[in-house]
Amino acid sequence: MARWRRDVAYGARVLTSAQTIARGAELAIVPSAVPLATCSLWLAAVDVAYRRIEVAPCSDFVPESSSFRLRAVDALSVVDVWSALSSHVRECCVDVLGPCLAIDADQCWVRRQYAPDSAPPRHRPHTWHQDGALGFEFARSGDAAIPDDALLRVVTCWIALEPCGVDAPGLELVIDRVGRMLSPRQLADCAVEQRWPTSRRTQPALETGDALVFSGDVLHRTHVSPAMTQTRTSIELRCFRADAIPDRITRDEFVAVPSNI
Ligand SMILES: O=C(O)CCC(=O)C(=O)O
Repeated sequence: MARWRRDVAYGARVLTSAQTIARGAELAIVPSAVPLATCSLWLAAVDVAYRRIEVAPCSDFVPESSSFRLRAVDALSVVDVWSALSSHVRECCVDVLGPCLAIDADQCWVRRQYAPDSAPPRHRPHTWHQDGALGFEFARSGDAAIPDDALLRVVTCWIALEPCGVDAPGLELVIDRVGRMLSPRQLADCAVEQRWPTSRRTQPALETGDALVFSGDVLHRTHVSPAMTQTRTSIELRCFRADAIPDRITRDEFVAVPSNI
């Protein structure tokens, strides 16, 4: 299994223990993308929101993934999170999408993933998926081939608010370019494991404030193992081209953000 630590540089060829990967801005680990002090303020605000939601669940909360939309956190907006990101993260987004960016506020999430022994009863880790499949109605498309243009042009900025990937759940990502949207059958664990063996996947070990930035085609899931003992909290933003919002998600709330803060 390829393991990235903090030696991975944005925009460069990505060096792992096993290989060198060239995916540039489409799949990057950005160390120290958010200052530690900012992460601890965000984590405190997120903890307050989790406590509130336990008492009074709201429509922004999804118990199956212990996640809620960023808008459920008081005094922490999409623009606040975007503005705190290092220029490397913003450059990755611009490299993939161009300078005119909008963030989908309906798809900005706070997520909490647990060690297997401490997960709440309804909680499940995320299985293999591509963020570019957002809003695609797999059930309606049945056995029909997935159209070539079904994959959305989106970049996810996934920010670790706590160390993860070793003692706490992180993400596992396929490092090869996939380029198109996969069907539910192709996303099954056994299908992914057969097509992308462990040498083509990575489980990065991240420190607080590190970010993963990746395009909509990147196949990923929660990485959780029986040996883990800690909980992880993360925040994610989803960026699109402001001048080309895909039809599937036009009803979402978008926030235009400057690319050159
Ligand atoms: O945070 C996680 O464990 C998974 C989140 C994820 O894959 C996603 O939101 O697309």
